Amino acid sequence: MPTNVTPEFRKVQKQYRKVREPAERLALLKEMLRLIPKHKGTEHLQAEMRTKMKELTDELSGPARGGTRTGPQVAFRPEGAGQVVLVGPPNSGKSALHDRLTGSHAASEAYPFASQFPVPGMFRHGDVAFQLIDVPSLGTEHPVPYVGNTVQHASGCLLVVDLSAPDCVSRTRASIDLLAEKNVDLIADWSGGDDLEADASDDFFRLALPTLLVANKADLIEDPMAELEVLEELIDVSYPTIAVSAVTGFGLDELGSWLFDQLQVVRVYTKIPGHHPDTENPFTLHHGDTVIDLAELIHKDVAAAFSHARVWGSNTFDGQRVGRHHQLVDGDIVEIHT
Ligand SMILES: Nc1nc2c(ncn2[C@@H]2O[C@H](COP(=O)(O)OP(=O)(O)OP(=O)(O)O)[C@@H](O)[C@H]2O)c(=O)[nH]1
Ligand SMILES: [Mg+2]
Repeated sequence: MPTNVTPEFRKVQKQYRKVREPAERLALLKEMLRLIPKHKGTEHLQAEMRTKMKELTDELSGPARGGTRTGPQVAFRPEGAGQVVLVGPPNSGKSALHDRLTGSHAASEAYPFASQFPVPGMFRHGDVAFQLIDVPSLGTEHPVPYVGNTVQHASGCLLVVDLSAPDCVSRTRASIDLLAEKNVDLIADWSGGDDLEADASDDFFRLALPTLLVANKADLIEDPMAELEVLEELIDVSYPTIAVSAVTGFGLDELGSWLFDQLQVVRVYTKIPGHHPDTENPFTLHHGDTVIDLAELIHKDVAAAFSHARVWGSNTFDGQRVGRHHQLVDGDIVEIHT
C-alpha cells in the first residue's frame, strides 16, 4: 500500500535504522510520528509506531522499583563496541560460547533449552569489548515470545549451530524461519548498506540483522572445514561462516578480529592538553563517526561546550586542529578543547 511518505520522513527513518540506543530510537520515533502523512493508508503504521514507543518507554524505565519486579530483563542497552546476539537451535553451544568469551557462567548443559532467559556479558578483544547476549534457543517445542525484542538493539548476530549434529541443517533453517516469523531477517551483508527501497509500508519494523554462521563443536569433527562447506551448500544462504569450538577455543581469536572489522570499530584515545594520552582505554566509535560524536560519548556537557580539537593519527599531521565534523580513524589520539 503506498503511504507517500516525505523525503524528510525517510531521512529520519534511515537514522532510526542505524541507531541502537533506545533513548535515541524513541526520540526518532516521535519525530517520524510527527512527520508521517496522517491518512487512512498509514493508520496501521502509526499504531505500530505507538506500540514501539510504548515498548521503548517501558524498557527505558527499567524494572519497577520496590519489591515488585515485572519479570526478567529481556532486552539490553548496547554497551562497548557493539551488541551481538547469540541465537540458534537448542543445544548448539551458545551458552558454552558465551561463558568462554565473557566469563558469564551462562547455564551450559547437556540437555536442550537449558537457557531460560537472555544473559548479557562483555567479550574483550584487545583493548575493546563487544557486548554478547546469550539468547534462549529457538525451537518450536519451546517458543520464546519475547525473542524478537531481545534482538532489537543488536548490531549483529551469531547464528550458532552444532556442526556435529545430524539434524544441523534442518535445525538451522528452523531457527532462521522462527526469527522471520518474528519480523527479524538474518542477512548476510554486514556493510550496513541502505536497502530502504522496499519498505515504508507493512514491513516497516522488520529488522535486518547481519549474521555470521558460527559452526560450533568443531572439536568433535575430523575435518570441520569440509563439514562446514557441506553445511553452507545445504542451508542455501550465503552468510559468512566460521568454525569454532567452545571447548578448545579453536577459532575464537579470529571471531574477535572478525567482529572488530565488520562492526567497523574505530578506537580513539583521548588526552588532556599537556599530558600523555590514555593509551589503555580507548573510546569505541564506528567508521564515519566524528569528533563531536566522541565529545558526546565523553559527556554531553563536553559536546555542548566544544570549541575545537587537536588530532594525532594516520589521517592528520601531528596535533592538527580540526572542527566538530572531522571524521576519526582507528588509533587517533584526540585532545578536545572547550
Ligand atoms: N565437544 C563440544 N561440546 C560442546 C561445545 N560447545 C558446547 N558443548 C556442549 O554442548 C551442550 C550444550 O551446550 P549449551 O552451551 O548448553 O548449548 P545452548 O545452545 O546454550 O543450549 P540451550 O540449552 O538450548 O540453551 C553442553 O553439554 C556443552 O558442554 C563444543 O564446542 N564442543
Ligand atoms: Mg543456552
